[in-house]
Amino acid sequence: MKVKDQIYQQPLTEVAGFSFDAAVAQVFPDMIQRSVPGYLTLVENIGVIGAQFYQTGSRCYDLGCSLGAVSFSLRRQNPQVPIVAVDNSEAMLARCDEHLRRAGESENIELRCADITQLKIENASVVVLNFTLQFIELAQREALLAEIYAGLNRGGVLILSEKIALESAEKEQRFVDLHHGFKRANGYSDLEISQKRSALENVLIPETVQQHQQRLQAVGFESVEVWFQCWNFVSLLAVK
Ligand code: GEK
Repeated sequence: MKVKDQIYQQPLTEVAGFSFDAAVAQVFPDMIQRSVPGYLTLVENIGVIGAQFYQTGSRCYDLGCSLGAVSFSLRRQNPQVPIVAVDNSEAMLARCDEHLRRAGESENIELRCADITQLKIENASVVVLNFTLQFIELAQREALLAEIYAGLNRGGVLILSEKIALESAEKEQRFVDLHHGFKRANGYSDLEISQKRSALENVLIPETVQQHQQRLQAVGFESVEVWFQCWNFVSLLAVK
């Protein structure tokens, strides 16, 4: 059963920086579904993309896997596909492991507690960064994408989903307001929305779609397309 996210419901004297700790891991499915517009559609279709791009004998990588939603989706469309699922939060990975075991899906899914900026990617045909790059320091993003590009086989795909910044203050405000409207419609109060926003400041660093596209092209991806967008939430398909 999904546990309701009430982490920012009470007024806090000081809002600490957001971290993927045990309290967040416990409410994560509820938190992400009520916070990210289109999350379930995205996750479901990442499985569809994965099934089309998977190359026999290669691996899929779910980077910043949290509780494994993307890994489950890749498996639903392509049972038994080998997956390396990586997260640096022990609390998130422990729950991911529990979910996989309960679903009888742990075979051929290697869970690694590691920093994805230190990872070697090898023999991959599908790599997914579903709302993870935004938590990586700006200075480390290009090297991570270059490592992913190097580890992908020709014809392989990177799916990159991100909360984005807009290129003008006016557009930014419009999309932020729409996103907050989405959160209110999902039962979050104005206090919860503003405390979560403070917690994420300097932790989640969004960039514009153009910045993502340019960086993906700079590391070598030939084809980079937006395949999903709902306001300031975007997913890109980058093919090697
Ligand atoms: C989903 N993909 O449900 N190394 C490894 N993991 C990291 C790092 C890092 N350097 N930095 C952050 N993480 C998931 C959702 S959540 C997105 C991804 C969100 C992990 C972090 O511990 C967390 O589990 C995940 O990236 C980001 O489709 O909460 O907005």
